[in-house]
Amino acid sequence: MTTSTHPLLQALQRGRLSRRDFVTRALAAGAGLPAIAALLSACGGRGSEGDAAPAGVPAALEKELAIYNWSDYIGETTLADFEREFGVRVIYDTYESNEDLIAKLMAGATGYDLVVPSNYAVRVLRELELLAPVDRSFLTNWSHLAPVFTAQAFDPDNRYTVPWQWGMAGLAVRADRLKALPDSWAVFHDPAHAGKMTQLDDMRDVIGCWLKYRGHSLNSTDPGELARAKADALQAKPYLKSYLSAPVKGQLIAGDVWIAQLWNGDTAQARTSEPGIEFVLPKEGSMIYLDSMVIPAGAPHRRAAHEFLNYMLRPDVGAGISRKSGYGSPNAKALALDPSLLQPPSPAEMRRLEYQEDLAAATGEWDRIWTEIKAG
Ligand code: SPD
Repeated sequence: MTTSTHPLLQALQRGRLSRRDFVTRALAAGAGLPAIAALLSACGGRGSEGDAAPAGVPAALEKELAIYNWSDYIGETTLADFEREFGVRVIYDTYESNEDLIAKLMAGATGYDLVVPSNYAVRVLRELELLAPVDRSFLTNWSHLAPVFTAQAFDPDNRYTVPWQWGMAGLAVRADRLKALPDSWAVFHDPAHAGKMTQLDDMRDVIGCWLKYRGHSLNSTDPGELARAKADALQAKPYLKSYLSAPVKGQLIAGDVWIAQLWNGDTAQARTSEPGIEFVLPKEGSMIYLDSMVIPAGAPHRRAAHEFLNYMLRPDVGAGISRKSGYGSPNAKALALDPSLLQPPSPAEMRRLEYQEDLAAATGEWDRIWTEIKAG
């Protein structure tokens, strides 16, 4: 399915097929996720008139709530407290990358009531018509959010998203085992640490860090810049133990890994078990993200989903999530409640950080490069 003459694409362009049905049928026809995303992007955005109208939230609170979230990203008692107070049983599954989440929802997973994509992934899921709008009338705690974390470019009216946590990628290092702290992504090119290093199992973070290393945007779609990033990734690969995301924490703590590309909150979690672990923001810059809770289209328990969204916006609940995860709270009242929580990045740090954007038509090219890096 590569040309606009394909019947499915024509049906989509003529409005006889919704974008969601298009995805379902294209997947059934054997098309891959990157190809579908590129085709949808080439067909243009939906425009505001194409957004799904807010459907009524049921009056009755359901007895179950199914959440699909990143691993190690919840407070100690967040779920148990919610279950006790609202009499709702929470089913909680975890994933390790935005691509895992997108693929699962694209493949038709319909059982989830809340999922937690990052900035660019919200745009992808909106584009695929896989999200249901949030009814703000249920969110009486909305005003606790710091304005800097609302009305983001990926959802300017917060029609679909409620901010969850923010974080950044960098280096988690065993400072107690190294002669000097590394300050550059170039550390992954250093044979001295061969077998003691890992990078995230995440296409956007790995290719993105090598783009930053060469002074480019981590959202680059320039073929020359991407080719250079691929070469840098392949140069590092022989020295890596593996590509591993949040689960690398155990290996850092055990001392099997000394330098890992990792997110700051997961690094802070590992540090609670091993104080020799430190987080470094490389001098060339890195990625900052805001993850948001969204309701998938077709979520079976939408009233319970709204109750949970309003519950997690309580300052004490938000503080509990950040205290355990080590990530930043978008909730201004939570930060005021517990000043020990991670504070927003300083202006100097912010100048070195960049948000990930939807790659749109270039998604397929990035995916191809990532496949070649992993196979290389
Ligand atoms: N363990 C929680 C990790 C959350 C990371 N979310 C965003 C990653 C962006 N690539």
